[in-house]
Amino acid sequence: MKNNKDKRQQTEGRKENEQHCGFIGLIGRPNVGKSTLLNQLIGQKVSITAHKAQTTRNRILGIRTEQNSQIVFIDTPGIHRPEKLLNRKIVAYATETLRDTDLNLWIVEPIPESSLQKEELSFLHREDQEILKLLSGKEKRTVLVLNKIDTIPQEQALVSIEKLAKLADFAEIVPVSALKSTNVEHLVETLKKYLPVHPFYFETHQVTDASERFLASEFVREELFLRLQQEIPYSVAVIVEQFEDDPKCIKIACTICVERDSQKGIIIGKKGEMLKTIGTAARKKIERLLGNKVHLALHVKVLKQWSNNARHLRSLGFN
Ligand SMILES: Nc1nc2c(ncn2[C@@H]2O[C@H](COP(=O)(O)OP(=O)(O)OP(=O)(O)O)[C@@H](O)[C@H]2O)c(=O)[nH]1
Ligand SMILES: [Mg+2]
Repeated sequence: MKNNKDKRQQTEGRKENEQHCGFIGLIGRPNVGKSTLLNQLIGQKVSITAHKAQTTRNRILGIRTEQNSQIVFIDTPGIHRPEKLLNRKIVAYATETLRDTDLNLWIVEPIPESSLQKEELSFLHREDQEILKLLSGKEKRTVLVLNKIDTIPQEQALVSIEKLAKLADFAEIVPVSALKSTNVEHLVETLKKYLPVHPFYFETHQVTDASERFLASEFVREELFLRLQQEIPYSVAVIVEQFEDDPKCIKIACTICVERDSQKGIIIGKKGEMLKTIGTAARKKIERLLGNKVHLALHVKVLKQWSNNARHLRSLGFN
């Protein structure tokens, strides 16, 4: 990824045929809807989403190209206080993203009604207070996005915006509902103003730089996140062992790594029912993605304490 600071130009005086292209990071605490928003922004699912925190573990690129503008969105893991080595790594993916982008979207949820009267910073979630510090000095390159406005009355959204606007001199504040796609197109139009003049980085048809292999493994992980409880989603990693690109039927085999024997039993379930359900749901999503029939084989293996082990993490691609 390139740093475009030197090449950045003001939007005034733009020429008609000039290309405008830039990197825009999506940052925020876990579960605020960053990945849901990324998928809406590019009109395709490239980043997995779930009702649980810490779903995203990598930087995921989503590319939107229209006429003379190309926006490269970077979805990042939710910023939180990391305990395990895995979490330290994924939080670093998010914070490092801030360095290289042309603009950042700070995604926040509506301020709960009970916190609206709180003064100073205390109306903000603790992790949001940390993110505000990280953004210090970058406020003018930050667009604050108030997401999930479908969950609150309009009045609460207005008061939330009023309070958030006092935090810093943000470039813009835009309320949206990523889930219902409310105001998302307005957000895109707003963002275009901030793109530097630069030739496109990607082909016009490209929507992500992620490989089909990676997306397949993520769609399996999404099903694990959606269907399993407590600590298990946080104890799984998915490796693609085989990806045979046969046009009749793409053959994919994945290993699901867990940390303990008991977790293996739960994922497989009684008579293998749970693994079968996960496999069928993931296969359907992968078939939609690839536009092809898919055969998906899943296998579960125990990799003791992988999420706290530097060697295992490296072998799983967390560098
Ligand atoms: N009601 C409502 N729910 C939303 C909206 N946007 C996202 N969600 C839900 O919020 C949950 C979290 O969404 P994600 O997109 O996975 O959130 P994230 O910020 O990427 O989470 P991490 O990857 O864990 O940091 C999911 O259940 C989404 O369906 C929205 O605008 N309205
Ligand atoms: Mg996410």
